[in-house]
Amino acid sequence: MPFRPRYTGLIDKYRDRLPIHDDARVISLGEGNTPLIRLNNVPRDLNKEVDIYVKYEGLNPTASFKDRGMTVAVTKAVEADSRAIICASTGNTSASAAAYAGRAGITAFVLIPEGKIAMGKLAQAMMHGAVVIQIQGNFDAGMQLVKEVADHAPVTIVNSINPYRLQGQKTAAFEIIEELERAPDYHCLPVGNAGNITAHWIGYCEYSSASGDHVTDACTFCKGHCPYGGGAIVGNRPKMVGYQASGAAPFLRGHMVDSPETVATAIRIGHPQSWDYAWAAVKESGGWFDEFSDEEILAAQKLLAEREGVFCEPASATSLAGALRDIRSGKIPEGSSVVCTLTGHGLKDPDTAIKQSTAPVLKVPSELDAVRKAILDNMA
Ligand code: AN7
Repeated sequence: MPFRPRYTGLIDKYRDRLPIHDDARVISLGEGNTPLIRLNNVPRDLNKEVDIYVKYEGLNPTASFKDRGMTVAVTKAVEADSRAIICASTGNTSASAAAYAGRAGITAFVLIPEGKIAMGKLAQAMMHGAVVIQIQGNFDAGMQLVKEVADHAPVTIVNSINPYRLQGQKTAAFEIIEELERAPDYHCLPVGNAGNITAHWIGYCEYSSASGDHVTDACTFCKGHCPYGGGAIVGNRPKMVGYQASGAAPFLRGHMVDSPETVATAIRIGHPQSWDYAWAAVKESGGWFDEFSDEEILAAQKLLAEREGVFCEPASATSLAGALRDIRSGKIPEGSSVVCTLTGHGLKDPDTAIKQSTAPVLKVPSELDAVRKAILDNMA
């Protein structure tokens, strides 16, 4: 069998479609190339003829989709001789920024809401050597502070208002198209700061545009002239569907929300930075937004873990909760193909997982009889 080249990350793979110079020092941890898993049991349980795939972004190097954007943002920061990066974060951006800064040999400053980020994410930021700044405020307050302080200190912002982040994140759409040999009919995502739904729409649009002309307002990052050339032509683009937690659902309210609350701390965001872009993605694609209670989100997380063997964090499960509701109601019709992005790994937030689990943990004496009885009593 011929050797295939080693996979060395998404910048090397998609260099012709990314704003990276040939001689750039690429800061990569081998991100991207994540599995697209076709669900078996969940559609059967639904009794609906639909193809549901989950794009398991939790298998990126720091266990979330943020690495796609961070490899590009940090590569560009290093190219610009920046010695420090900064972000506000609900957790995953801080973990990713910390890791890529460590790899690059620069400093990461991360602003996180005190007491409101999952333990795994805090552990990552600390282990990778970031300067962790806990604020007595939420993500939105942190984001505001980051924007202000960047005018007064030599730091590069690596939140998704940095356009290189979205350039990296658009590659998830490329991978999906290459694997399915077309775009799905529906692409479902959890929405917080709204960068990822925007980035996916950019990716799908680039792939469907033969000339490289930008076909939507969502592509205005490149101001109408795509320097990377168009992608192969695919015949379709998906409807983009954004799902939010009810306590943090500005896109459903139609305005910013000041005190967002949800168990899905990753998307505890009330003032999304990519507001206009996300609206453009949803409207141009013919998609929609919807919202889910914390209970519904956690139920979807558990269903996916139990029935399909895929463990994602609560925020990520919002995409599946949404797809299931919309498939059941017929809003997503039978015969459709649906991709749900699972943005982060379940191990990010073990506390929430253990708290909500109803799985029996049996305590028995360390004896053969007791263990055998436990098995026989619990056979399905
Ligand atoms: C698991 O880490 O905003 O709509 O600061 O971690 O692109 O913001 C995280 C966002 C979904 C929402 N799922 O994506 C941060 C941060 C997970 C996330 C989102 C986030 P966007």
